[in-house]
Amino acid sequence: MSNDYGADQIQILEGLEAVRKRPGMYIGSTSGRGLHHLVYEIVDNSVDEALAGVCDTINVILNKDNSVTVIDNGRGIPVGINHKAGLPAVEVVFTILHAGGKFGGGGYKVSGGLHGVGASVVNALSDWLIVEIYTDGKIYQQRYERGHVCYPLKVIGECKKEKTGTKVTFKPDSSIFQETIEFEFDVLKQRLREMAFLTKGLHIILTDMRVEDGEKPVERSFHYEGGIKEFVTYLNRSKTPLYDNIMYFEGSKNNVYVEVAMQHNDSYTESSYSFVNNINTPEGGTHLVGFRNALTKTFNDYARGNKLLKDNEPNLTGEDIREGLTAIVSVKIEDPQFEGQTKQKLGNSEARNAVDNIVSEQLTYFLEQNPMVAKLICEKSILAQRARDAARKARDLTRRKTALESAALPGKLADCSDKNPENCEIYIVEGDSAGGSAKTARSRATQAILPLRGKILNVEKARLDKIYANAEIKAMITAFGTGIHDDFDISKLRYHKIILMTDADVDGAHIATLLLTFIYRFMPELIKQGYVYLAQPPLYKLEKNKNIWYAYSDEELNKILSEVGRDQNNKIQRYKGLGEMDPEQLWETTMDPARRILLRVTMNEEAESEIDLTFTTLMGDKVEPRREFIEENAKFVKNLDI
Ligand code: TTJ
Repeated sequence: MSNDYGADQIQILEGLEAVRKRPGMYIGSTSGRGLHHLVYEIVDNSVDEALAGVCDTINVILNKDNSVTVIDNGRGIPVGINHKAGLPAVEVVFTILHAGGKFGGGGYKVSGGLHGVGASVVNALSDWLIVEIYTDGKIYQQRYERGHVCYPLKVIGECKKEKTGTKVTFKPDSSIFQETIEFEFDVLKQRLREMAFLTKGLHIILTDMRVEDGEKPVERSFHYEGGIKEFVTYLNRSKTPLYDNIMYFEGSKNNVYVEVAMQHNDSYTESSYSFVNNINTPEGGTHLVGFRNALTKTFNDYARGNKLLKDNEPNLTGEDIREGLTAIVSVKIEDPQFEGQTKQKLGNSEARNAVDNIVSEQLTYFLEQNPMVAKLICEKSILAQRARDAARKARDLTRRKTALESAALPGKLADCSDKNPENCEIYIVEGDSAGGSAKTARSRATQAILPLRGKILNVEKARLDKIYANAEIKAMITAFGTGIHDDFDISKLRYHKIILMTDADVDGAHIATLLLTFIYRFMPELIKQGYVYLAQPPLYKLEKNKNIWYAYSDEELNKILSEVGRDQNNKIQRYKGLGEMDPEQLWETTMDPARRILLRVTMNEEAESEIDLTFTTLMGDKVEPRREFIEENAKFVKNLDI
C-alpha cells in the first residue's frame, strides 16, 4: 500500500470511510438486495458505454469465491492523469466519492442504479477490487482493498492494439454484508435480461462458475436486436395478441429521449412498465402520465373521427383503452428528479411533454396507416367501456345495500366473535365439506371460516362486470372489509391473517393460485404487507401402538418411519383431501395456532413484470408456456412463493 498520503488522499479516504460507515445511504441496504446492487452499479458503467455506441458485449461472471467479474469491450476507463486530482482517471473513478460523469469524453451518463453512486462505493464496500484496462496495446491494472489503493496503476502486460475494454473483479466485504455475500443467479439474470431489452443490440452474458469441479459453468446470454419491442413480445408470450403489430415510437424532445413499444392482447388487465435511464419506476411519474394522456386523446380523436364512437356516446376512458395493453415506456434523461416516498416516481415535467408529443404524433400516424388494428383496439375499448359501466352499476347497488343493511356479511361466513382484527384470522376453505369440518374445529373467538364452492373464477379471463357478479369473489371482498382497487383501505381489514386452506394436491394448488391471482390483482397490498398465508395440511398420518404422527412431505414420512421402525403393523393413511380429516384432526394438524405450519405469501425481489408473467402464465390459455413454466419453477407450485 502507498504510504505517501497527500491532503487529497486523506480526503479520499474520509469519503470512502463515510460509505463504509453508512452503506445503507449509498446502496439502500446491506441485505441481499444491496449486495446485488453492487453488480448493477458496475454493469451500469458498461451499459453507458454501450449507449454511447462503443461497446456491444458485457460479460458478468460469478466466480467460485463469490467475487464477481464484469468485462466490457468499450473504450476502457481512461488511464491518463486527471489534472484536477493529479491521479490517473481510473483511480479517481474508484476512489473519489460521487466521481460521476465521464472523464475525457463527451456525452452524458444516462444509466445509473437506484442511487447512481458508482464505482467508488462498490470499491469501498469490497474486500478487494481489481481493475484492468485494455488500451493502446497495453494491459493496465490497479488493486484496492476496502477502498484503499494497494499500488499505483501499472502496466502488467501487452495485448493486441485493437483490443480495448475494461475488466473489474470485486469481492463484497462480508463485514459489511453480514446477511449474505452469496449472489443469486436468478436475481441477476432477471435484471440483466431487463437491461438487455432496454439497450437494443447489446449482448449481456451471465456465467456462473460456482459449479462442482468438472461440471460446465451455467451460462445465460441476452441479446435483443428489437430492444423494447422484443420486451413486449416476451411479456405477451403466454397471452394471445389482439393483432400482429408491435407499435414502436421513438424520438427526442427537450433533451428527453423517448422509446415506447406496445401491443394489446385479448386479456383484461394492463401490463405497462416504465423506465427512466434503464431503472424501473414502479410508481410511474411524468413519463407515464404523458404516455397515458397521449393514448387517451389520440384514440378518442380517432374513434370519433372514424365514427367508431357515435356523437351521443361518452368518451373512452384511459382505462378502457388500456384494457389488455402491454407497454414499455422508456425515457433517458440527463438529470432525473425522483419524487414520492420511495423516490421512484419521475418528476421532470419536460418528460411528460416529450412522451405526450412523440406518442401522439406517431400513434396518430400509425392508426391512419393501420385502420384494421385501430378498429380492433377501439372495439375492444368500447366493450371495456360497457363492462365498466355495468360493473359500476353493480357496485353502486351493493354499496347502497351495505349502507342500508349495515355491512351485510356473506351468509356462508362463520365469523369469529373477537372484533379486534389483529387477533382475527379467516380461513378460506375449498369445498363445503372441508368448510363444515373447519367450522366445527375452529376456535370461535378468533377464527372465521369462509367456505368456497366449486371452481374459483379466474380473474385473468373475465371482465370486471363478470368478476363483480361472482358470488365467491363478492363474499371474499365483503368478508375482508377492505374494498378493492381505488376503494381499497387497509385500515378496514377485518382479519390480520388471511389463510388459504386447500387440498395438498395439484387441484388444491390450482385453487390456491386462482385465489392468489384474485388477491394480487385486486388487493395487492394484502400480499405486500404480509397478511396472506397458505395453510399446510399434512400428507400422511402414521399410527403405531395408539401413537399418531403426521407428515407434511415424503421426506418427513421417511424420517418418522426410520425413527419408529418400518414395522408391519404401521398404519399409514395418505390424505387425498381436507375432507378426509375429521374436525379434530383438522384442528390438530392444520388450524391449531400452536401446532400448525403456515406459509406466508411473499413477493420476492424479482421485477414486477416477472410476477405479472407468473400469473398470466399460470392462468392464461396457452398450455405450452404454462407447462414449461411449471417445470422450470416447480418451486413456485410447492411453496407458492410469488
Ligand atoms: C469514458 O470516455 C472515454 C473513453 O472511455 C469511457 C469510459 O469510461 N468507458 C468505460 C468505463 N467503459 N467501461 C467502463 C467501466 C466498466 C466497468 C466494468 C466498471 C467501470 C467503473 C467502468
